[in-house]
Amino acid sequence: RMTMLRLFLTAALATAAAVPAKARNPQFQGADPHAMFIGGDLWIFPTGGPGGAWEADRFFAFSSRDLKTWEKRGELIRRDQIAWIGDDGAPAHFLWAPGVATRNGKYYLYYSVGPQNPTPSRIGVAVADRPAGPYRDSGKPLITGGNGFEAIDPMVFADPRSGKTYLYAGGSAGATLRVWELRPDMIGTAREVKVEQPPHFTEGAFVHERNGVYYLSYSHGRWNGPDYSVHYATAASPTGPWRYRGAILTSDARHQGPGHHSIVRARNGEWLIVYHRWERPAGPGPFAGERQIAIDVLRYGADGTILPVRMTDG
Ligand code: FUB
Repeated sequence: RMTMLRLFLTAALATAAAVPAKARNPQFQGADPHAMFIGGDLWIFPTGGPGGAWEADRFFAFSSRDLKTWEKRGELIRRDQIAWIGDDGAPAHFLWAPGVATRNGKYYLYYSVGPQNPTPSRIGVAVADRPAGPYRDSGKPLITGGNGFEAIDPMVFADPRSGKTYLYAGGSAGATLRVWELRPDMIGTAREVKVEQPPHFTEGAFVHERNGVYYLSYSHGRWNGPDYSVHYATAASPTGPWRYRGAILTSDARHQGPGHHSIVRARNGEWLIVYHRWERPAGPGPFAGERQIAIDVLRYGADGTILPVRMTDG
């Protein structure tokens, strides 16, 4: 019996050790991180990444067990593997802000395809058997922007209560959030769900559920402006109506412009917020360098509100 108990405790400790109390920030260069736990490792699907750039033409993922060392995964998909990408006549196209979902053992990668202006941006989706891909594009755009709506920043949330899957998208200058219910095949929409615009919404929507409360969090402000920050609203359903609840992440003395984020629950029950930010240059000055990905613990008050996050380093 003692041996069984020792085995159990060893396994429990090994599981807990997969998520340290504190990550080493900043983690790596990149932006718009979509994070997901897969088999005890944290996977991040970002725009760019180490050596990556704003005008990315492909995606990679990064996985880690200790939130300190990262393994580069992929490549997931390249621009030249998306056949429809050039049919809008725009001179150049970029890929950014991916969102990932799983269903029936498959992985679905949703991505923004631009330029954003003046040609409307679009959202595509590709399917893989493994998180690192290779992903196969579905063959056509899933969502097309226009009329002031920028089809960017896709995020897919599977509602554990209804079994329905929703796609949230939109933002930037249009600052418009739109929501669709996806078909069970995950590569087409069943219908659009009309939602009210959450206060201070700019872009980068993310949805998670905790204790029956749906949390919609999002970036506010201009992506490289001093007020760029993460805010949230709550609802009793994944599509609102929203109750605005305030800011989660705002600039501080050492970091500017925290934005585009994900919220994930680790095996030990701890919640993490994975986001990008700029490291503030010494003294007053404009945004400098590249966006960096950081991870911090997210805490809730007894009433279910999200407590403001203190950004950490080192
Ligand atoms: O990375 C490009 C854009 O910047 C994203 O679409 C926005 O969410 C912002 O992070």
